[in-house]
Amino acid sequence: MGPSALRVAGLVEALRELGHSVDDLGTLASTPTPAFHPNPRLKSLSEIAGWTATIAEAAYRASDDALPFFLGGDHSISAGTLAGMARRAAECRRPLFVLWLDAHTDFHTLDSSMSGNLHGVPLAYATGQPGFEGHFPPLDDRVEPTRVCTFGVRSIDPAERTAIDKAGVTMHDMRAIDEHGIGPLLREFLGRVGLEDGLLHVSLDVDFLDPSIAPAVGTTVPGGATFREAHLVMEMLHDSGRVSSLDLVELNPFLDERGRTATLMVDLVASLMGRRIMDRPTRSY
Ligand code: HAR
Ligand code: MN
Ligand code: MN
Ligand code: MN
Repeated sequence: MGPSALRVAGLVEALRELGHSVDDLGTLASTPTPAFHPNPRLKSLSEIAGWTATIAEAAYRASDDALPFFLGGDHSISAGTLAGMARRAAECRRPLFVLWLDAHTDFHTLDSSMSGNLHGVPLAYATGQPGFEGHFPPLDDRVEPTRVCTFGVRSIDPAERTAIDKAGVTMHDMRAIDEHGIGPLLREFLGRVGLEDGLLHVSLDVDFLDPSIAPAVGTTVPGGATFREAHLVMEMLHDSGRVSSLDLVELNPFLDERGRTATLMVDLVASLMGRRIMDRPTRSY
């Protein structure tokens, strides 16, 4: 239902209004890849393994001559989008950077996941952490973990904390954002992307946002990004000209209030794609 809600909230229209040409490729279809794993908690492993292969191929193809948006569904889709974008970047001989906007790090392996929810593993898979071999599709190219930066973390399991430090992922948790400001932290990361002439994949999980402005997600955590913090991120990303692909994930319209989360997500995409404060006329209700 997430993609439908984003469409109904006017995603395509907002982009066209900004002068972009948009091709809605519709919904992918996938078949499960039979997979077995000794961790009995893992949910829908065969289905997610199948989707990862399907989405990786679709992401690779769609990024040939366009800036693809991937609408979820939950964050498990990013196992595929990151794998496909890593292959694309390797082919272009450009380093791929990843900006992960999320309350969580999604850095569990299949062995360490306690909940068994596979939306908790995509970043570990795509950066080549051990234990996915033989269960998830083999990676053509992995994302270099030191080129990944997460913003907004405020919920992390012990196994993820150990693994993410060891891998060298940069983590700006909410404490760091409160203390230093989201703008300076993002400017520093974008500087690194620019120095290496990188491509940049942005993965936006609804729960990055504070639940008071974005209730439509199953895993809300208090203390998230504010309305202006989120828009500033998008505005700075637009100015950088670096973004090459985008995930919009974890939107659950059943949990929304009169479409406000879907509408906010669309407005954030509009900021990313060039809508400025100066372009916003007064609206009356
Ligand atoms: N770490 C928790 C788990 O593995 C939370 C999973 C992630 N939740 C999300 N993704 N919504 O960001 O179960
Ligand atoms: Mn989820
Ligand atoms: Mn997530
Ligand atoms: Mn999350």
